Amino acid sequence: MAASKKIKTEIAKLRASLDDHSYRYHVLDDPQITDAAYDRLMRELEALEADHPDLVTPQSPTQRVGAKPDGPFDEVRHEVPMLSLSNAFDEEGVADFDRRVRETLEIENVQYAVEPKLDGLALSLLYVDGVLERGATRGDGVTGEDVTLNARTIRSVPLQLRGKDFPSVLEVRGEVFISRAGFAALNEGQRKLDEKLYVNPRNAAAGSLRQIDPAETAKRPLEIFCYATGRVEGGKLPDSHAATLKAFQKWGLRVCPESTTAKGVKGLMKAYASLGDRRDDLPYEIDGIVYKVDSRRRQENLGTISRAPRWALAHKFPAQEESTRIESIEVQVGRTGAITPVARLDPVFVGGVTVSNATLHNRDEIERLDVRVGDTVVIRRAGDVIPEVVSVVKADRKKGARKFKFPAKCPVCKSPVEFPVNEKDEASVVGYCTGGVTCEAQRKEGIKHFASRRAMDIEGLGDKIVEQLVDGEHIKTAADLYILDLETLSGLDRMAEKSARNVLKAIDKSRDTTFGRFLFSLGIRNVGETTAETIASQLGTVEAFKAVTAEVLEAMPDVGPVVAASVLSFVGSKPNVKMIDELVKRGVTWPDVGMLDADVEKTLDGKTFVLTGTLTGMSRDDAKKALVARGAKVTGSVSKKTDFVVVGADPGSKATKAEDLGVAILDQAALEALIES
Ligand code: 9MJ
Repeated sequence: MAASKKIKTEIAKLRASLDDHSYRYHVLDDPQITDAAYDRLMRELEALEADHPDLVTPQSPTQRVGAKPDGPFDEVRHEVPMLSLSNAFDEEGVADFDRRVRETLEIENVQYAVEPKLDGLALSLLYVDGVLERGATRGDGVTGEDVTLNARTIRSVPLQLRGKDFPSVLEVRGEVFISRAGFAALNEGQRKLDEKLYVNPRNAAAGSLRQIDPAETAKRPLEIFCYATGRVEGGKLPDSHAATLKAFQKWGLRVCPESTTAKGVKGLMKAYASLGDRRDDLPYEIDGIVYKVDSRRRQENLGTISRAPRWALAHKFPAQEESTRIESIEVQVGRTGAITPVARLDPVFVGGVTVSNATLHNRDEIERLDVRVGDTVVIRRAGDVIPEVVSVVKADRKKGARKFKFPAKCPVCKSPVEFPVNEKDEASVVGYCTGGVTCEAQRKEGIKHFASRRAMDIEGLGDKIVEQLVDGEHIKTAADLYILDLETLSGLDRMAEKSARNVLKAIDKSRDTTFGRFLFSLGIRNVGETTAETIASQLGTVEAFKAVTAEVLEAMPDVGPVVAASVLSFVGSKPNVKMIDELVKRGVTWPDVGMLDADVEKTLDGKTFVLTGTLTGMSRDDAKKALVARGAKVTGSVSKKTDFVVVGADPGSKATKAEDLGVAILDQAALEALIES
């Protein structure tokens, strides 16, 4: 039966609506409907198309995932070669680049387009009359592979360009990548299936784009940022790179929201520092920043050398992955008794610091990596996290390298190591020393945690001092800190009397705390700051805490059987109860919980804040607590969604970003007024 006009209109409307919502979501980052509502529209369209197969077109949003092809990928020749980028690693390299550009162009000051360098893989998208005709990998720059079917499954790749003023032949190039969140979810899925984990987002993205079956690629969280053009016929592009990116956006192509412009070496270095500061807060990994001469005419004047344009430069961040040799594998005992294997490394410079230890996480991870002493390994340092061993270079393994045997006994107190079983009968991947407070390592780590900034915040009581105090048997538990005397402290190695006095002062000052901090300081397994606050506000007193039951605990928000069991096990141990009593007896005290934040009005409900710079008389943490208590959200990076940026002394790049985005800026006085209002 021929489709009625009404059906055709209905289908056209649904497609336009789905395309609009997809555009808002992927390109504008401003979705207007929920994922569920989008899915409902999609199912409506699918149902109509199933009844009227003659009305299905390749550009319909239902047609992203095609059938598996028979053979391997076809070769594609890039008429305009896909170039790579020259690299610089320091300011000198950047200055050289800028000088060459200025000398060739014979101009004083050059305007550059600046964008993050994503470490994914380059993809060419060929649009003919606005319709996606072909997707191809870079290959060697001249010959790549035809991955059209896979490219079509990437949701941020439009199957059809928007508007009318695009060139009739437009080849767009960009980077395909997987976000941090996408990568975590992908590996979580692999873990559940007991499948091999991906080493990093780049490898996962590359593997995903080269799947033979597009249905498989469609399952991977691939994304794209477009940043260059190849063939362009039947139409003109704007004069500058920055304006071209804007045109891309208008045509429905996704570009990186961090793209900006800068002038001269100073401007470039400022952009580099600013992006470097925000690097760990970005939702995807980047390995540097790309500078491009903004004017297209000037780009043409500069031309290319061998395989790289003379008008662009990749300024790399210090490497985050390096290879080195494992000298030994040791295990460390944490405050909860958790046993962590650690690789001692031949020191290596990674991501701007020298690293000589890397975590191997747990027994299963050692098995998975099959890592052995003497192996050459790749280690990675991402942001502030502990460096980890990513993979073993098996080809470099020496003959006879022995497997590491995970210890059955605690290396410090010799108590048995156990792998606790949860209620589903699954053994933990983490092994624990069963020594409890009898284990010196657990006690040491427990006291370090107790003194740490987020716990009792005892300034000056560093790890080395705690170790000496425990080793010298001056203290056994955290409670003994409160009966330390000047003589003992100033008798420690490298401890002058003045420092000893300061430490004593800091210990005394820590007596005044809050019940939540106190509970967090105890270092109970699975009880972080938030859980400690919850328990404190629900129980109110030490007596109630010591007598707490599983029922009471499990009735608290976000407390499940695992946390409840940890708390019960803690208060069920006599030495722990004795320590709590001693702490109280020795003067640790806090305001009654009922008086704390209970009747603070939620005057800032739903407002989002970012804090930067140093505040006077108030830590950023205190400011955060005061804001959160009033219903506000405090986040780490500035975006269009931020309501206020609080700027203290010596602010970071967040202040500049706030200005750029027109976000309201508060100084400390304004913040205090807001908190008090
Ligand atoms: C990356 N990888 O993020 C280019 N790139 O431009 C950016 N790569 C590039 N631009 C011309 N942002 C050749 C390569």
